[in-house]
Amino acid sequence: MALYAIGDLQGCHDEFVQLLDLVGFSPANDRLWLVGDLVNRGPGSLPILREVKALGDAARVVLGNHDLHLLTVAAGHRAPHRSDTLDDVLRAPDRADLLDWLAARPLVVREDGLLMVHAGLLPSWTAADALGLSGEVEAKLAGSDARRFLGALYGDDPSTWRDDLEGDDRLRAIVNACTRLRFCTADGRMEFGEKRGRAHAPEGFRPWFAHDHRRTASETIVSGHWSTLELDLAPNVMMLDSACLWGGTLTAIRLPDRRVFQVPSRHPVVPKPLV
Ligand SMILES: [Mn+2]
Repeated sequence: MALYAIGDLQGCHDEFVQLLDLVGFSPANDRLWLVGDLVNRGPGSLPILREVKALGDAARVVLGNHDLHLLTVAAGHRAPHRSDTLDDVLRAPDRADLLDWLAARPLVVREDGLLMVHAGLLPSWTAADALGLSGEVEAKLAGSDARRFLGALYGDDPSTWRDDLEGDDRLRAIVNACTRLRFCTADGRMEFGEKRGRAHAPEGFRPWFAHDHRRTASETIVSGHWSTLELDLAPNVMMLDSACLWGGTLTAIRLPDRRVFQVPSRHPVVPKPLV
């Protein structure tokens, strides 16, 4: 049995199928972790949702910002962006089943000494904190207030995490950290404007995983979201978004031996700023 963690799919269904074939993935014997952003921008969001849902317990998935965008558009709170490719999901006969399944995914998963989150974790959070905070959002998305909550989800404020945040502000800050974070300060101020790589840290900010005294420093973390880092494999933090959507590659890492498998993107390369 092996565990394969795969980076952001973003609708790259053909590459996903090829990658599972390359590693010889067996739903009966292996497990799959997906770091979120299953959908949007690429052409194959609908088959990805159907196939991953059908994997049942063989697949663990955390929510990414594009997954939450889909739920928010479906709930009628936001209009689709011009670059969205969510129409086939929104028109699918099994739309309700797929969206209900997606909305029941957590923000953080921890199993066998491994922690998975789409974007990042704040330096003051322990793994237990992160799981508890994820649980608060899961409970909200599973409850009768979920539809209203999706409408209150968007916004960059509060930009600084505090343990005594309450209500929508608290849940929005948790969601922003787990699904959108790249740079933050040691005391939990988040920055969402800069999307380029490490060298472009705004003054006073560092990549979330680069802070001294980060309380999850002893955990092995699997993440995605930050495509301009390319494949970044630090000893304890594996950033798996190798920019398949932008003409890079789709990456799987096999655990525990950390062998990397990649398939080339079928999208044209999009020039990026130097990182
Ligand atoms: Mn993302």
